[in-house]
Amino acid sequence: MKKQWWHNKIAYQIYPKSFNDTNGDGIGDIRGIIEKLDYLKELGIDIIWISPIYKSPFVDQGYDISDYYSIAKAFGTMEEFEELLAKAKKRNMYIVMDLVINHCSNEHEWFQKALSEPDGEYAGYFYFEKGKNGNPPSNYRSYFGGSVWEPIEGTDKYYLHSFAKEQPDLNWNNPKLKKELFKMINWWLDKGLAGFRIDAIMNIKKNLDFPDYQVDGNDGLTSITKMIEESSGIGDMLQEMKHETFEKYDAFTVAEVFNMREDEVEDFIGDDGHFSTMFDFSAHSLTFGEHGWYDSKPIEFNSWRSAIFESQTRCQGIGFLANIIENHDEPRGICRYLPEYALNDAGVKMLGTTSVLLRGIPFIYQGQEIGMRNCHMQNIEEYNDIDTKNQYYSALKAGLSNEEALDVCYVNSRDNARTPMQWSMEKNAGFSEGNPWLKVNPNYLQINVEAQINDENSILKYYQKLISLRKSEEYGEVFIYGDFCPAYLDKDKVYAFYRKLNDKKILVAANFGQDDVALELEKENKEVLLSNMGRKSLPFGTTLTLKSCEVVVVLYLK
Ligand code: TEU
Ligand code: CA
Repeated sequence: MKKQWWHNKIAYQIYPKSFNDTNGDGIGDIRGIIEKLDYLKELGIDIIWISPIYKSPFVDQGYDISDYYSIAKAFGTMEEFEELLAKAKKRNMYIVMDLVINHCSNEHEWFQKALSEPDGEYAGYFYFEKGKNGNPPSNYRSYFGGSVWEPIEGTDKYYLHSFAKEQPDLNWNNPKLKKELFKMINWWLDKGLAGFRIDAIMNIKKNLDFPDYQVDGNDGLTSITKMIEESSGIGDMLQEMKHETFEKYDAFTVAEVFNMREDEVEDFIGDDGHFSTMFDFSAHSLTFGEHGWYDSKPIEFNSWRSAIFESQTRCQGIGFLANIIENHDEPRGICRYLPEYALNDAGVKMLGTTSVLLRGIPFIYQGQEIGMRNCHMQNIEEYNDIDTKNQYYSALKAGLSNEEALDVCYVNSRDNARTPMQWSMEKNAGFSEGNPWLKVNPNYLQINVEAQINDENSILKYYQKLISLRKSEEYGEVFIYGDFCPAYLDKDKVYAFYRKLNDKKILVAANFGQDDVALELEKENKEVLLSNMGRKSLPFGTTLTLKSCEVVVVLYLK
């Protein structure tokens, strides 16, 4: 594998609306990010991905962009963004923006022009299609529920939206549209951006016949993913984008890729792949229900471990995955992957260790480093997320009671990860002096940065140590380039792997079970590099007994 500048980097995702509000309007802002750069530097972060901050009506929290060239007023100004770029650079940190180019906002000037002239030039930027026999062009369900086709007033046509109806899909078969997008990407890279996180990118390739598929729900529709999965040829589009943009700047790109065929890993993240890296969603995908959140499945340890281990093994020698336990679309990782008995400081540190030391680029989501948890909302009005509302109503429609539907949201809602960052014990967790746009998790009195920063045993301090071990001069290379080799697979509830490079071998072993577990270690001399339970050395002999929720990182000495 070719060496790249971003191979040794640690990334952090900021959800700007909920990160840090400096002017009291209840919404996080760019100034708030600038204020916290030193905090992130201290944590060991190199790359910061900021979820969309472009101008937007915020129907889907900024994933509906109405002007790709301006910053949303609520977040600040272009000058402030440039200041952020400069101040990050001064600290050797890199800023990565969200690139949302499968769709834009219905308020984007292109779409407005298209609507006013449905046979004109701009209609060709979108999918304007005639219906079939009085019905929409096909029977696909959008990701946020309901048909992907929305009638265009005064015409016999419909436009396609894979997500909300306020997010019309852009037509990537139109060379003019592509040129506009490439120009925009380069404009940002010229400013000094290090790269992009690329949103929902698999959706840009469509089957233009829009064939119907068998209905798979009681709404008479079928998931749009079937059409997406059967459309081949996305590779050419992605290569073209890469050559026209990212490649010229040696930019870092991390893609949100669902529905990729397993034999395409090299095409996507190999040396000449479409992207630098892509998120490993294999764990998240295990929870997908057949109809939605109301029939989503809880994580079962063995399938979870196999899913991650298979992803790791599949990419070995080819490229790097971006490893996460959560993001702005998922509930908090500790609430999802840790059983009830492990939802404590030790468990949180254990889960963090097993994720950060995998082979790949670690991405930490804001609040993960202090153990932020899902947030109980009292009623559906307390939620803001468009998809949570949609999932709540479809749960009711499927026959769940109000209470049961709210429970479904508590387990799955995207707002779980979007509640304001908990900085201190002050009002609104120190996030804002005004009225936060989304409820602050009441647990902020126990879980916050201020309380943890001076406590040597805190989750935050542990994350600092974990990241600094991963980046250390002595072991960094093993953690970056070392092979991933599963270990102790026969042990129930043990999540263990080696990282091996040349003569260096490191074991990461965690006990997700409720009882002690004994592992037989190899005979070589060993040293403890990191422990979540203050373990300084290993017992005499070769048996290592791990307590419940214990993780240990062991160096084998040659
Ligand atoms: O997500 C795309 C996606 O396919 C899912 O993660 C989706 O959000 C989920 O199935 C719905 O619960 C991206 C963004 O990460 C997400 O926040 C946006 O809402 C979406 O694209 C549309 O831009
Ligand atoms: Ca603000």
